[in-house]
Amino acid sequence: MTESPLLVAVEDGVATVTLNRPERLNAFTAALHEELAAALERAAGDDAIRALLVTGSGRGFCAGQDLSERKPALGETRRDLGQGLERYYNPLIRRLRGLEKPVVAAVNGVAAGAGASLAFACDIVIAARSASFIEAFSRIGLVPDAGSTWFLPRLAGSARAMAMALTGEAVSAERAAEWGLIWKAVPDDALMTEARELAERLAQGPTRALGLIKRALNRSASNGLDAQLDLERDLQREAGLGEDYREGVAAFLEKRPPRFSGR
Ligand code: T3D
Repeated sequence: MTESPLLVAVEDGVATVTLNRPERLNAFTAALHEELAAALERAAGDDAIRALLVTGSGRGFCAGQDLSERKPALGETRRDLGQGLERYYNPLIRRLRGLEKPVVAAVNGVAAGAGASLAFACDIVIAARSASFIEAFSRIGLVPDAGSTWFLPRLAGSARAMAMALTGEAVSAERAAEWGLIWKAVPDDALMTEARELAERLAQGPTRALGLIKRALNRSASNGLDAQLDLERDLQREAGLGEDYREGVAAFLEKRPPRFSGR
């Protein structure tokens, strides 16, 4: 029996989603995309899931598109790669960014091509010190995709983004943290414990408010200050009507830890 290209386990409010093609450094196939899309749909609609943890099995996080699926490109037929982006990669990135629940990436090894984009699309990225990020696209004559040309300059600044994209050089996890591409780099053997603890902590948080925080920060990338102030007003109004706000204030005044329901 062939193993599923994606493993999903839900525990303590956290859906752990593991890309599971270790022999190909978890490169994306159509089947992996389909399963990942289904897992993200489920996470969006299931109130029992209050945070996501995305990681890879084996020594890689994700090596981007599985190039063995692109072998026909070596023949006469020219493939329209825009179709694959439209069908798989763009919806994936939109689903991750639009999911109003926190998504933690535990980058356990190399994240290359769209695998790096996948990591950058997650909300908080923790990487093992031995991991690296590679904008591998130019190495094979392609353009960074799956959001990389949007994420890179915003996270690391345009000089670093341009050099990463043009050279395709690997950037170590520690340098990625120094540049602000990711939240932090940790010793390899601490990665999963740290990432899981963080995801569990977030899963016990005020889920609705965390979703609104995500929406506010995502919108800030295209909003001016006036529009952002208006958005903050609207989102704060919504958060202030939530049960978790009442609980947060009550817990503070009673000097006890809050018990957030996510509503
Ligand atoms: O096509 C479209 O739809 C457009 C969208 C494109 C999105 C993209 O992501 S384009 C970029 C695609 N990805 C790459 O170009 C990266 C290719 N991989 C590498 O350059 C290297 O594997 C790494 C730098 C990531 C890691 O190097 P290393 O030396 O640690 O590992 P390795 O030996 O190269 O890889 C281990 C195995 O995984 C190896 O198989 P083998 O020889 O043991 O049978 C290798 O072929 C396989 N593998 C790694 N990446 C891919 C892959 N197989 C298929 N596709 C891959 N992307």
